[in-house]
Amino acid sequence: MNKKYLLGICLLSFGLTLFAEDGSKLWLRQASCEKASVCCSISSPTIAIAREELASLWRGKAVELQLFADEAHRKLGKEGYTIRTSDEKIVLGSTTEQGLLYAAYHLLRLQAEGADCTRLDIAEEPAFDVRVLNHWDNLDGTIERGYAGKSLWQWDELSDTVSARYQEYARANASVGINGTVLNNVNASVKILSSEYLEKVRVLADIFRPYGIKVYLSVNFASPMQLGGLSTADPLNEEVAEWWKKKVHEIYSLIPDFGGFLVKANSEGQPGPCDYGRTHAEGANMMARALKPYGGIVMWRAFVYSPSDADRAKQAYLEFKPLDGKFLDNVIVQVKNGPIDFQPREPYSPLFGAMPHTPLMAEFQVTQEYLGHSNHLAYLATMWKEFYRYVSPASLKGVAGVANIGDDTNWCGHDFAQANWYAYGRLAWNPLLSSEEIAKEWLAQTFTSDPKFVEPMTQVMMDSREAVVDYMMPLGLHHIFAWSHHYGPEPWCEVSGARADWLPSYYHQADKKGLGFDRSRSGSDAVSQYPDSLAHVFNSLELCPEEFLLWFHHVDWNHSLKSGRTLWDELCYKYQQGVDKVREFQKVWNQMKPYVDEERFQAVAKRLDIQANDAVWWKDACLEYFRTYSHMKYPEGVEAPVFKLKELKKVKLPISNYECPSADMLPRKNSSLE
Ligand code: BDP
Repeated sequence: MNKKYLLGICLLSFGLTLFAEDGSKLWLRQASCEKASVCCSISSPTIAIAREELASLWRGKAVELQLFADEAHRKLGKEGYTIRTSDEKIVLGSTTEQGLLYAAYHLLRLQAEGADCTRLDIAEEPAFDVRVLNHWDNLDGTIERGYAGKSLWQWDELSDTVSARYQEYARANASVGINGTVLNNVNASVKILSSEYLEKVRVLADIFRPYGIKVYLSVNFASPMQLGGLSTADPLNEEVAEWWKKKVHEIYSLIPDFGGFLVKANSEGQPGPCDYGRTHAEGANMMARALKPYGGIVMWRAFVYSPSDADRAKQAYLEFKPLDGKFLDNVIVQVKNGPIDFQPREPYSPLFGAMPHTPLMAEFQVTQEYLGHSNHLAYLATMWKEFYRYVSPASLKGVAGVANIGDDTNWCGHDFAQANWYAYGRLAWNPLLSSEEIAKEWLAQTFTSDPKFVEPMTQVMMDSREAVVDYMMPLGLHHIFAWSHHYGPEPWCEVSGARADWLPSYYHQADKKGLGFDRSRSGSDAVSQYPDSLAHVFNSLELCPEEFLLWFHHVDWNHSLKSGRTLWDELCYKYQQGVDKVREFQKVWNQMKPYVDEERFQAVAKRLDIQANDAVWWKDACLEYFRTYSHMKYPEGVEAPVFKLKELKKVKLPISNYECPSADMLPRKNSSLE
């Protein structure tokens, strides 16, 4: 063992974090030299994990793990648990072994945060039964919208070679309460259902099982044709239904606790029941019937839109609301948080609340497709909490998060992107937690619990998503991203032959008069898809929250906002504010040097530098472009543009849908773009 490594272990065990780290341990960095006393009369793979975690990491009094069958524990459900301290020991209780494992991770989290563990009386249960991560991983190792390297799943090596990371992945998920994983991209290859791949999937399921993580697969609706050789995939065709039944039987013979299917159908070119004149309900129910005998579920996505006359923001509602009550009870309709597509800010999707007779789950995007990929620091808990201001958790059956995990050493590309994986899990368990407490927990475990670090960095995290909104798309602007890769600004983007609703001008509607998409009653009337009280607010130019102003209204450049400024001036101030905030984050981070290991300090500093430059790029691109319509001047306090619009229009990043651009590809100050 080399000296540096030894020193690191010693410092870590004293709770110091000055030793360079690579982020691979995520928030699970505790080390202990003592063996804690852990007592449990049960033995099973799950209990063995709980015991081992506690025995090697817990530094307090003796811990006992007990299965209980009393009413109080039964009320907490299959995954709930209690943690209670008496004079001589701490008792972890649950009706299941899985609950005990969650309790063990809870206790260790308290210790890592430096909490007082002397008098614990905790009872916990998850808010949702289904708490899954959706991996948009392709079988060739690429990850659609993945910015942290290649897929974790080494399909070519499986089943013979098993990476140590599979278990680390399961452990990290279990530590925050995630209980399911969809292994492959929603744009699914039929190959995943081949016997060869199912055997590989079995190996992963076996590793994840003791951690309480069920495996699910994204399936291609046309599998009976492409894989099974049938001439149709019509869900009402008996042979098709039979094919799915047999396939499902094969899956369960390998993976008895298989979770079920995730389906993207009739969306962005994927096949689906509508190809045969059938409804989404008919398609989903056919699969649900096959899964039902085994306890499996179908997660059927409502992300549908087609090049029709209807406002894209209205389409999922128009198609799915009439199907309310028509789905079998083991189908959950999976709805993206907003009506369009994971934008930096969207109002909630009006489908929530509109299908009272259908189980629904919310789909969030943890990976930052629209928030600066893994270059920008954007803590997303605040965004997800915003959703819960409008949507009651009690109305949901589950949540899905599009994962931001790849095979990068630190799993997520940006060290702070780990916080989004963590926060997604914590909010999936308990959506009532505040973004702030989650940020604090994560910072304390991932870096240091020193308040001189935790306090200022909590503030940075809390402000970070709003900063991104400000420098990318303030006041309700949306989807003015560069074509396809969605990294930088391209509000002017035109691609010959492209669908109108894939182009920014469809969304921003800039003209001489003003800016924004008129979704009021006199416009596309998307407001009417919301409950009356809210429709009334969104419909009114005066009452509409300004953060959604240009989402719901086409507003005159001279219209006066709450601040007393005109729309144009306010827009300029917002972009400037976004730029200023990122510069502030840089300053705060620079003061954190004494508390952070050199490796992660530099890595974060480098990315903040990119973010600060990108913020200026966004500001200049959007304001200079919109100025060609407003013909107005920059108000005082807003910096003159650094970049020239003519030059910015030439920027084409050489990246695909699964890459994060490197610094040298991006417009920088002092470059020829000025
Ligand atoms: C969009 C992504 C695309 C996904 C699609 C989806 O750009 O890559 O396939 O969502 O959710 O955000 O199906």
